[in-house]
Amino acid sequence: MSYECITTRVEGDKVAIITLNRPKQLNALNDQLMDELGAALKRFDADPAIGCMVITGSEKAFAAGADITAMAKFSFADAYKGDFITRNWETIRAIRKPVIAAVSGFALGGGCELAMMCDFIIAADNAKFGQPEIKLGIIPGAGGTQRLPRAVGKSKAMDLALTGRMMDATEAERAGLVSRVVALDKLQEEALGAALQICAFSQVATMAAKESVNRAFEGTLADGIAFERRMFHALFATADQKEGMDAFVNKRAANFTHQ
Ligand code: CO8
Repeated sequence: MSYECITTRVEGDKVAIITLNRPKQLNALNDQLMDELGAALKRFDADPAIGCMVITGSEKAFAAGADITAMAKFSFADAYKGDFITRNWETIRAIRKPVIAAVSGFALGGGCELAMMCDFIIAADNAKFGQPEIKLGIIPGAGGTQRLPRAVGKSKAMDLALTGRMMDATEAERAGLVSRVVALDKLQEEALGAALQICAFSQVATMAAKESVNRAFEGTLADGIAFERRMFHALFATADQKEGMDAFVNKRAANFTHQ
């Protein structure tokens, strides 16, 4: 499959790496890029050999936001009738296998929102996050006002959304937006290492863990706890649970078959 705005490759026969590739526009997101990203994610999600996906950008930019040139002349009717953003911009939410964002450089506006749609974010020490839409006379449109406060709390989310300032990697890690910060030249290695680690576990269990953690963001605590308990019980029906616990009891390495 050939793409123009992204590149894809598979590492170790099991990790799909998707690289945003509009370098001249600092990977600004347009419909074509998001359509290609959605298609690639769906393809890898359906591929039984793939256990985890990584979305990354360039050293200078993960993505500097939605393409302002493309949006500049939009009317309300254009945005509404064309279903801008909902169209195919949140496909990533429907992906069931784990997706890691490996972020270096700018992750602004839609770029920050795209990173937040991933399951967790590993950042290079030059990463900068922000929701600068306010400077353009708009507000975030793909979850920035919803996922950011859940990730970093109301005060910092308000600060970022109202002032448009950027937050560096250290601040983002302290605030809980990113899970790890590494040196820029170690970013890809770190993300691949995490992805390979995930692939070594039971795929049924990693998918169930992802679905359960996401419940914490999208429902009430009581619903999330009930969902987690049902998932936890259900995993006792898998061969991987028998294998994982037998391996522990018999002091050997587990060999998961993803069944
Ligand atoms: N859209 C289009 N082009 C862009 C964008 C963008 N978001 N960001 C940068 N570019 C282009 C610049 O126009 C420039 O092009 P050219 O070389 O032809 O002049 C090139 O990329 C390089 O940019 P700069 O020269 O500005 O590079 P600097 O290093 O000086 O600055 C910045 C980098 C700080 C990132 C700066 O480019 C900037 O502020 N960019 C805009 C950031 C922004 O406002 N982002 C929010 C956009 S709105 C949005 O994302 C709404 C989200 C909607 C939902 C999306 C769903 C996923």
